[in-house]
Amino acid sequence: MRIVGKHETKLEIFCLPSSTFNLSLNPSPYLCAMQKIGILGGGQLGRMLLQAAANYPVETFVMENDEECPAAHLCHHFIKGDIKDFDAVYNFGKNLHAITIEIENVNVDALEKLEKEGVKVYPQPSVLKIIKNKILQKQYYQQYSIPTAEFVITNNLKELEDHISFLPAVHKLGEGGYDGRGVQILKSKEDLSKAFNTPSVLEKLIPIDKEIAQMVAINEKGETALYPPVEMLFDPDLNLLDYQLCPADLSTQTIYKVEAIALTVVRNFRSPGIFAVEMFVDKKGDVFVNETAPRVHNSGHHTIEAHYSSQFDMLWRLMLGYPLGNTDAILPSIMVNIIGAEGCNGDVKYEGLEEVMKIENAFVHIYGKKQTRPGRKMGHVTIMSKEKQDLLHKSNKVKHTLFSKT
Ligand code: AIR
Repeated sequence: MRIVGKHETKLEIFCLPSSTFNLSLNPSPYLCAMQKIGILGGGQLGRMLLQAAANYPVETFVMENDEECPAAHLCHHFIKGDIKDFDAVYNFGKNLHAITIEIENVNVDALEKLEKEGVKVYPQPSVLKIIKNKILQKQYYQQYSIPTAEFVITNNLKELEDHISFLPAVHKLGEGGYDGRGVQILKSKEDLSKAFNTPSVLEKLIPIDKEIAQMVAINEKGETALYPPVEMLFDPDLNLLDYQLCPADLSTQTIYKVEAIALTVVRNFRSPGIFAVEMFVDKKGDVFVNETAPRVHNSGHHTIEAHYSSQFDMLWRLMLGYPLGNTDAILPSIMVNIIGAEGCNGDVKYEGLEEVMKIENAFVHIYGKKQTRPGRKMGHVTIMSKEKQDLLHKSNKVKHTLFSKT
């Protein structure tokens, strides 16, 4: 191996010159392994993805507008830039081997150009185009006969008024919403003031028994790996995840349905990547797709400690061309989001952290966001235990002990 001089890049440390082993021009990726991979977005998902990257021969790049974002200090190269801007995304990606996203709201045209020029994009831009627009996403489910709640499209408030008989329903902004933003429940005509005046989906309210999520990884060869489905409980006021249980309490028959539907969703995208398929189970045991995220997701955070290969580890395996990981649970788990407290806006202080760290098998993740805001995801805690009662008891304790305040 060569001694690396100051003028040489890190890349050369691991990328042995092909003449050393008399390799062809296209050496095995396992020998010339230091790939350059970029992440668009620098929030908590990017941060946890980078934590997992530390195990592998990969040089990481992050682009995000905020230099103080959670992922900024964990990557090899941070580039300040607007992930929604064509030139910024194109220039960021053009010298990379591969690029992924940790939020959907990115410039897809630039990703398409990069893909044409040979940069691998996870998920492919064609998938992002469908998923980042809730209208196209619903039409995709229709196209592949994937069960989903009945819906109509409303381009403005005037059109919405023609569908009063469709209420109660959920109004979802076509583009740009996340973490409960861009979603309004419209029970009756009186709620129309909350509705969106831009292209949106109006979706029938389903009598939900359970809300679940199924994570699926799919590689270039089309091989898939499924994590056990998780069950989600929401804070009805904030429309944000309250806590999440793994495995979901479902009959074997329902699990089969959930897996089959999730695989139909993912396979028809014809793109490698990791996907979180969010679904509703109604009182009769029928399963409906709510929406899909084509990336690492909140519903997979527990996999960091509670599963052999985490969702973050899995995405690196996929992108680096390694075998898929083991999705089995080590132990059942529950995950509690730490959400910015109501009425608190400003520099964050955590209350109850030490108390929570005394709980056996509770794993704390603080995302490093400088500012707390009501409803903002500031961290999460995963608890592992053989007993469901123990999980529920401990998660309740976390919820009533740990706060993100000012
Ligand atoms: N995210 C992306 N889509 C949904 C969510 N929750 C994550 C990403 C993104 C971060 O939330 O990691 O970067 C943004 O969080 P915030 O609190 O800055 O809005």
